[in-house]
Amino acid sequence: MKFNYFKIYVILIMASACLLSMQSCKPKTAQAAASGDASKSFVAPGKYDEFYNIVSGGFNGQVAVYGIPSGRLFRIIPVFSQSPESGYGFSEETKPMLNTSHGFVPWDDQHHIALSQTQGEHDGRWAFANGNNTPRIARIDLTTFRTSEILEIPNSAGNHASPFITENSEYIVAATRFSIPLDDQNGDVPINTYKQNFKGSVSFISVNPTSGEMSIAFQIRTPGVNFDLSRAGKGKSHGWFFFSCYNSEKANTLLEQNASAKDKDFVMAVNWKKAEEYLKAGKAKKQAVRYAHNTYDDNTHSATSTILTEVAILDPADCPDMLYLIPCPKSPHGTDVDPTGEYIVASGKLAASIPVFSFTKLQKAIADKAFDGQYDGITVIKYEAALHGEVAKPGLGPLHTEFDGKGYAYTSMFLSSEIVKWRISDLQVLDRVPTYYAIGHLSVPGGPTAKPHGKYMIAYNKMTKDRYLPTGPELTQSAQLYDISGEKMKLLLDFPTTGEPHYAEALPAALIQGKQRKIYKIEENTHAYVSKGEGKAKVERNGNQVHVWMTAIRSHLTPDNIEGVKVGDEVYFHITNLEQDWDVPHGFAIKGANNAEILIMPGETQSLKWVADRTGIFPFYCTDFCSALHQEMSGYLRVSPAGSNVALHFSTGTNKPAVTADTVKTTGSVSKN
Ligand code: K7E
Ligand code: CUA
Repeated sequence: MKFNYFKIYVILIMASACLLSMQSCKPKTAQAAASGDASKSFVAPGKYDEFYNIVSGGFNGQVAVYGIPSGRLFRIIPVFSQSPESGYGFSEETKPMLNTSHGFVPWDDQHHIALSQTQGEHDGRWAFANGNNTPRIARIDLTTFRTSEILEIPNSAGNHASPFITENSEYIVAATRFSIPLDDQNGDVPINTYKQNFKGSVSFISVNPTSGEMSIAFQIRTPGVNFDLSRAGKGKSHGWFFFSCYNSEKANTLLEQNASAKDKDFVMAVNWKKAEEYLKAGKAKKQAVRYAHNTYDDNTHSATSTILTEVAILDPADCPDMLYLIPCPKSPHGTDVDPTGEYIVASGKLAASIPVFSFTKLQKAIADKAFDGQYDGITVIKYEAALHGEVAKPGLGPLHTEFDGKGYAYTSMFLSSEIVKWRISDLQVLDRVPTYYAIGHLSVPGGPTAKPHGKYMIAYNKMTKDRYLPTGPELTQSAQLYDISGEKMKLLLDFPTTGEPHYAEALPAALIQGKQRKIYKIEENTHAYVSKGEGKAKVERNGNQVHVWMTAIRSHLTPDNIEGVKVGDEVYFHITNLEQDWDVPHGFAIKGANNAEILIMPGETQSLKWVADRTGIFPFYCTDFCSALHQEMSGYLRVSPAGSNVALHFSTGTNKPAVTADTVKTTGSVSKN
């Protein structure tokens, strides 16, 4: 999120001063509000939270899971970044998840979450998340809280308006923040040929209703603007999608001034039902591209990365009435659709009011041809013709709006650090509460659905200043919980977050709590290097590769003595966790591993690559405290000089015969338990 301080200079200077010296800007009631109401966010020890809050991790590339109302952190789900907790992106099985057309990308930036929906309501199946920098969308399975799939988006750069979902999860969309020359064009052009050579694109990604698997159904080529955010229509506006865009000036330098030259940018309305018809009618052109599609299989416990090479593109020039532009003041950021699907709220970051558009009026404007010319061949609707009205004097720097399903909207104000509650029908501002400080997104449980759950609202803040104990140059990011059940919003709780939270969604715990996967069945494990029992454990050499089929069960590793590895060997530890009980992972670490450690769930097999770089004895051990004898869950690997004749040998519970002249033949023994 970047802000332009150019246009409403004086106001913004004042607001910036506020940000720098928050104390002086605190509303008079801040102390009272900040005292919180512990009883309302208190979840007694042993009791469960009412909601799961699935929160973007921003620059850490992960997704975090908190309980609401307690604000307790349950899990960090690795998505677009390697994880030092589980070995995601480090283990041989999960490395392909982070593969892209640019090769392996170990860290990305993650902004938005979309939960799957059925008939406009959360169905608790999947959470989708965007990779912002190297454009991708991930699907998280809410029975395992793991990333199941990652799809790269071609013709895109800065996948910001993504992912947003339709009311039956038909599509999730991804619109490019940066327009660029299309992937199959020669992109080696002068940057100042932006206006001729740079194009935008919006991708419609279909979601398989049973498996959840994603595939790019089609892309729409658009004018070379910057897309910011999006929402699907719902109810009466189902079949439409709305995207905010800025830089209609098509500036390619100093955007803070040059992309704010015009009074109005646009909300782009896409009639995707129409787009589907054009696709069926063969209007799409095939374009040669390269993008990765990565999937994780819960039986092989392995990911596969496939490079796809074609995408279908619809050009608005061939597809009349598919796209319309609605003028919108001052670089709109959020464009949010209310639960009925009638109202589209566009938040111009630099605008003095919040325009609210009416879907019914938009349809009438199209029927009446209430147009205001064209932009790059796309029809522009007359602003007033689509306007329901403007929320006057809402505050400074409106960004995002959520809804409670009772006719009220809540808009975050970055510059004036507050949330404003207003009524959709008459656009009256009814209440405002301070946030500490510089709020970005906000979330009402179920807020983007047709039936919000209301009750709570969570603010995700960019700065915390004086709210927490300081931690050096960087202070924690944080969220704040508000009670919105009454007329007045009430601050209940502050809680720190990991990374930088952007968007988040919350859903009732009851939707997913009972559907949790507890173990992976060992008999269903089809990993290429599984050991289904300690008797199957072994060590084999293949050239300079040594494969170790290892098992883990409380409280030993099999084998736990390995000899015959030579300097320069690549050793692959394939560890199968034989446990079949809930919440008994085992870990694995070996001295000198310059990859990572791994964590293996019950019934799962995971592999760690380790290179023998010197002679000696290398202890290995379980890293997850799994039983009273966890500290005993360990072993030794001997490395001999390259070319030595120490035979490959492995054992557990039996000592190798006391011989000095090692045989060259592979030997092994495993104790019977
Ligand atoms: Cu407003 Cu990237 Cu959704 Cu952050 S964006 S705040
Ligand atoms: Cu297994 Cu500790």
